[in-house]
Amino acid sequence: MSYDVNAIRADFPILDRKVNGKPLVYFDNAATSQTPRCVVDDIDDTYYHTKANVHRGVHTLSQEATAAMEESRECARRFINAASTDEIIFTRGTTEALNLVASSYGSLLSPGDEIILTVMEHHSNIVPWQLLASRSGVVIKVVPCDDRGVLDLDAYRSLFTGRTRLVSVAHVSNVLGTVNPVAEMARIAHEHGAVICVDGAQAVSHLKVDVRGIGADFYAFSSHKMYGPTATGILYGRRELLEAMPPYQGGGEMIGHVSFGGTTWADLPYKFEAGTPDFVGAAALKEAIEYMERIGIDAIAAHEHELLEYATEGMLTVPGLRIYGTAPGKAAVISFLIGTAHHYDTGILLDQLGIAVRTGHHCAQPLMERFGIEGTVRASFAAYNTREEVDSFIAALRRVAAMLV
Ligand code: C6P
Repeated sequence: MSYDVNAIRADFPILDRKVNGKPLVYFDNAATSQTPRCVVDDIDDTYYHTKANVHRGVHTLSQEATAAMEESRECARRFINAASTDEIIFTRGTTEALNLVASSYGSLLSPGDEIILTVMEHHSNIVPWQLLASRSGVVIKVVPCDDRGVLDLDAYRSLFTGRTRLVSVAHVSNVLGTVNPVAEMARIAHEHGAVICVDGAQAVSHLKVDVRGIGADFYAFSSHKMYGPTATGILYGRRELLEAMPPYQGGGEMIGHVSFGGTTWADLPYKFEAGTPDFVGAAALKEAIEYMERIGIDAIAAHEHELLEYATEGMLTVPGLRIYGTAPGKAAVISFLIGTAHHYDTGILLDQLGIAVRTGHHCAQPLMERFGIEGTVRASFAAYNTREEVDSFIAALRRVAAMLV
């Protein structure tokens, strides 16, 4: 069956709106993707008909809400090929998932233990480790990348010592689009007795993820970047690691028994889910996953790849435009600058023309430093974007170049 982008667009009412009198061209999908009607309907339906707290009530509404959240957990398990739903923890998103690992797994590390990050990490995969380092004296080492945005795997290998305990790396760079060789990095980490945590925030909506195939010990992602609701995400963790880890937060639902003499913890995954979760969002994640699966992750990836190639070719004809991130096989993210134009000014002018892109450091300041820049303009594509939108974008870039360069 051919890819019917117009049918997909019809699922996203927001794509019909105008911005500054122009049809919206939404190219800020790496920041957050839009949400199809089926996901919004699911959220509405919960609020209208089945809202009740989960895991706490014998009454029918609570049972239904609990079942919906647990079905979504099973759907997420299947989606990333985890072995058990005990290994699927609902979080507020990637940031909270990574903080959970840094705080809880990190508490098992000793002063002088080493962790390896890469220069292209999002701040969410840097700062939690820096907080850990300042608390516990672990040492952070950083894998460099080349001018295309490809990680230096020889340097990576050379960073391991007898003290290396953990590697944490983005599956896909939110700035460069580089798809990192996480399976190979996992193999190397395991050879050295270290575990690997993968930040999948930019990967799950663009490629098929198989946590066991990768050999990931932890894998984190956010629902809002994959057509799902906000404030919901997943941390996958290998059971034996999660079992050995202390709780991240304390509160309701994460306990076995509480007494002032000593408290015990709930079984997995609830040990890591303190307090009332966003059960409405958690349940709606299933709708988002099933929506992507109905289109087909491979079909989405192929469509986005075609847009990426088409856009890259067109952009390189715009006077003064330079692209940051040229790794082979990259995902559909294009960071760029035009001549000496400030990224912010370019973003404002594009917005005047109805085109939404992100500007700035993209929460990746060490990477900006690596390339000697303060920020970029970033266009990122999703399942519903079209070649016609790319044409409007290139035409707009020409106008920007004529005005600013
Ligand atoms: N990147 C972007 O515009 P949260 O905010 O928790 O959903 O995701 C954090 C995060 C972690 N890792 C990577 C690789 C990411 O890209 C992001 C979010 C957005 O690039 C917002 S800064």
